[in-house]
Amino acid sequence: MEAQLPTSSELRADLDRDGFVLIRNAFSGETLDRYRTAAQKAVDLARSGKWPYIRTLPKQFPPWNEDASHGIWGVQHLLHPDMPERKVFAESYFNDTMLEAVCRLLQCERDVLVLELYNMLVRPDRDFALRWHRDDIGPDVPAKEEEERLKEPMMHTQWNLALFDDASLVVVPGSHKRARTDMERSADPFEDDMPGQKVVRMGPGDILFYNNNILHRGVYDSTNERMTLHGTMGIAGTDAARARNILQHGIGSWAKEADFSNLPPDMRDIAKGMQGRLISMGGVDDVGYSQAD
Ligand SMILES: O=C(O)CCC(=O)C(=O)O
Repeated sequence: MEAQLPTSSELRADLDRDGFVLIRNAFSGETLDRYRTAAQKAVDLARSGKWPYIRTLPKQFPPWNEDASHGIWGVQHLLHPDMPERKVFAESYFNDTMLEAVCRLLQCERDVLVLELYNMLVRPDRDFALRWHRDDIGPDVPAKEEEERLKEPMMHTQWNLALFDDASLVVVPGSHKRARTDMERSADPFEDDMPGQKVVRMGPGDILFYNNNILHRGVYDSTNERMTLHGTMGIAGTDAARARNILQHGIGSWAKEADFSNLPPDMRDIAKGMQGRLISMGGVDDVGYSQAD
């Protein structure tokens, strides 16, 4: 394993209290260099219009089109069978450090993990910002329902693994446990000074796990390099809303074809198991979208 990880109770306590937990220097040295090289190749491919799965400017939510000519802010589907760098990306997703951290957070064994999303957030070609949002609870959901939804048990986890310095993510700590305040509800969606907001500052190799229903936004500077691997993993036995959140990103159409045969044997077996559990969740594409731009 690359790094000494906090215990399960430490990780869970921070995530529960703040809505996020930062693991410093989880990856370094040669490993980090390898991830960076693969990331750079994938970004070059995407910016030059040769990779169709991209997050295009200025659109926040999926679906995105394939036209990179107005700029991009993300590269989708790093484990897609057509992605030339997929072996390195698979290693950055299925490695021991990541699996161990996820299992400690979700308090589960590896044999119940489900393969979910793996994308990369990148420097936009021009300055760009996301609105304040929760990933899977839209802005019009009434406070009572919002509160109920936020009480649902944790069946997945989401992370950012920064390959360069990254201060793009802004969160309101603690907002994953309560409905939005009146101020948050009525604020400008691009409010630059939300009460209690915190800019999350990450260094290369740091992993940030966060509750994707924390109130958050992204503020992106086109002059700062950004290559941040953005993944999720779940545990088997998930619900329809989760299926929608994953499959809306188009992974359902290629999940069966993802090929992990070139990974080291232990990693390959874990990857295949996780892929199988995703497929049995229903490889449908037509699950709708959580939110619209
Ligand atoms: O850029 C980030 O780290 C956050 C991205 C985000 O909020 C999203 O994809 O919904």
